[in-house]
Amino acid sequence: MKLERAEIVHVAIPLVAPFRTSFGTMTTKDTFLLHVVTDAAEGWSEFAADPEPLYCSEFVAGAEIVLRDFLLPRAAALPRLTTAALTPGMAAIKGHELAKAALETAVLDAELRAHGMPLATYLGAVRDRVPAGVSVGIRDSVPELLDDVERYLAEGYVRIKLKIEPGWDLEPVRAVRERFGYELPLQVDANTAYTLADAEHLRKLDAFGLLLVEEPLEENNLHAHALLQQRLATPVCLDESLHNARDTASAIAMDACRVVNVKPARVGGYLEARRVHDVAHAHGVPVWCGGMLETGVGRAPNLALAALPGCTLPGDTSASARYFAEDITEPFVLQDGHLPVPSAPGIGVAPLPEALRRFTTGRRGLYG
Ligand code: OSB
Ligand code: MG
Repeated sequence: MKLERAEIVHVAIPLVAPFRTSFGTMTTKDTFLLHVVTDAAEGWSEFAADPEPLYCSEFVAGAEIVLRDFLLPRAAALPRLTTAALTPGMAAIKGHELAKAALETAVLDAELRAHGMPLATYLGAVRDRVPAGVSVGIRDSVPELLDDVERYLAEGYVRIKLKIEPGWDLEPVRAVRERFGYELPLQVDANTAYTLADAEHLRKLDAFGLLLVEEPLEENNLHAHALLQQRLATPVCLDESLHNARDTASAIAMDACRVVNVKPARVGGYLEARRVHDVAHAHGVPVWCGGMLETGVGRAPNLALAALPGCTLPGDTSASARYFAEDITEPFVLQDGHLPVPSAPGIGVAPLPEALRRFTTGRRGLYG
């Protein structure tokens, strides 16, 4: 293929309810879609991070510059643009995995469309629907949290993840266990909010039979996570600290994690996400697909990844309605606690022009 044009479409879509984590509160999904036009087909992707670098170091305005000045010129210079050629083509640019993932995914969408192949087929998916978990934000009170959990369970979600932080951990977990029982698949996510000095406190989580505790300590501190794991029965799962398959191999070898959250954006795209999955699966380490409150454009390819054989735990791949009153694609609807894996070529969806128009806050051509 040859890159002819690339544009970004900034969108702002209100969330149905504020989403609070240990690093901040979100009320709107505010990001951009990347649209590439090649001589063979067009492709779409969604940049996964936010306007502020609170979850990770990347952010919307920065990614736009990185794409415009460093990544798109390299993609345009390739004699034959393919997804496989893109990775070495961008390798000289350090970091910026989320920006790279946006470009790779849009090119992959175009390439697969040109071949008439769904992403799930390309990745090697073994399921046509995947069980859906839901990530439940921090609330002002335990009764409000219990109402949220009750509503999600009534909708059919098969696994609950509670966001935690110092001061909001043992009490909400205990309350959810007391109300909904010990059979409920339950896990927690701290988004780096603790330090190793909190190990004795975190050990009290062991009493609640959790599936895992996600990224309890600071980003990239594999050693501290390994020391913590020695003191916990609850499996440690890493999110922020895993940037590629090599990190994942190191973390597993060090026993810094016994479960892997794979987010394609965080590891630079679906090809590396597949390798992260393969490394973990080869070690018998369970994998699940994380989320970044994506619109349907980002959700669709995540569902393909979640259908891989090593993704043996429910992911944060929730239905469109968990996030938005109206999505910018056909909505993903929960059915019997599952979401369908898209079966159309490429990522399997595209923005609905009318909805996209209404949520667009700006458009910019970055190439061509
Ligand atoms: O840590 O998994 C996380 C949302 C935004 C940024 C980071 C995280 C999350 C979630 C929600 O937990 C996942 C989702 O429902 O998309
Ligand atoms: Mg997380």
